[in-house]
Amino acid sequence: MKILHCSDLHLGRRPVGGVGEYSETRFSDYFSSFHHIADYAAENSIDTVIISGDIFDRREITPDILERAEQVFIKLKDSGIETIIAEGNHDRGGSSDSTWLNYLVHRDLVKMPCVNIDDENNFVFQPVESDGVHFYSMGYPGIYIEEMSRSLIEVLDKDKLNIVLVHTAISSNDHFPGTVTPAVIDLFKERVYYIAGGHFHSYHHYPADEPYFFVPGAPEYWDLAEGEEKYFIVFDTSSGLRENISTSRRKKTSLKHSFISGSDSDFEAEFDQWLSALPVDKNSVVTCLFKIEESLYPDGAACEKKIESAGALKAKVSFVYKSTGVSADRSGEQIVTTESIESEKLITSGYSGDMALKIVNSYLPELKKTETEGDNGGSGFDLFDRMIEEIIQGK
Ligand SMILES: [Mn+2]
Repeated sequence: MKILHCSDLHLGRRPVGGVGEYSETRFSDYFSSFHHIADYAAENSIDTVIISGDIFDRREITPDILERAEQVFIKLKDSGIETIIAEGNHDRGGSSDSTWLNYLVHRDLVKMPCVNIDDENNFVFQPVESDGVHFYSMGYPGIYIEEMSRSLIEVLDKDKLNIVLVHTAISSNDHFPGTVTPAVIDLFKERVYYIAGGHFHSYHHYPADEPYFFVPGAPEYWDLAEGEEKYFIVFDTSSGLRENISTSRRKKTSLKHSFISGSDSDFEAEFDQWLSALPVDKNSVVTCLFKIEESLYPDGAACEKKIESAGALKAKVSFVYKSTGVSADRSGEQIVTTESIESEKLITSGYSGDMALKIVNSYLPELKKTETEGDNGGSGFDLFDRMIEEIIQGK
């Protein structure tokens, strides 16, 4: 059986902020990305598409979100492809009542293996069998991941080809809601052919050698601070071959630059010069992190406007002071800072805003140390990125 695994489509998402062209374009991007997956599946004789949660961005969706989503599921069905889905935390929104995923099941567009709790508090799994492959789902297990995994292992028949869908990602830090430790995944060894994970929006797999747990990454950027490792995974249970295919998504350019100007007027000229030398991809999203001197009161909105005038669909500019490594928000305007970018990334991973900020702040002293030790080459940025990656990926 030739299977395509994707996750975290987040259909219906709109960027934070006002409505308008940018909002409409990004709204469409999530559907385009899903269409691309469906087209790939149809053109490459995929038998089954599995989606491990966060199909919709919110539990409550508007009619146009449903209509546009259905168009893709219908396309898959009309191409003779079976679609098997699992529930993510975004689909459910904290309640266990019926969701729009159940509607898709009733419309006969998808199949959804599930897990229920019986009167004696036991987990009862209802798998879906297709062409000799047994698909199980743990949905979004949250804090029950270990308990539920142990129950599932009991019922998995070693001699059968089992695939488990679960909306979780690996983190060695158990403070991350909805994540799983490597030790729990180890329990599934020899019991499963493949575990289709999700929840985090960048790719990872486990273990390093002969992996069987995969998080493909969200096809589109749920948040612009997300990394570039976004795939859908194609694997063949007959040949054992597996391939990661990069998703189709909005072009994004991330730039980091250190400015030397000591006054706002000098900065403006230096910025204009920097921008004029820059190739700006039409319709791309450009995120910038600028290191500046402490004597500046930067106007981020003006910089963003200039980058957008140069052709970008959207620009996001953040400043950080060279001397302290902290955000340069002195104007009272909302400026996206390194910390807030990274904390959004943590929120993406399921953290509450306060907890995310706490974690980010706890790493800031380390970052500041790098700055005060006379680092001018930008490795402070790299250190920050590495720390965040380390927390998120649980390496
Ligand atoms: Mn998600």
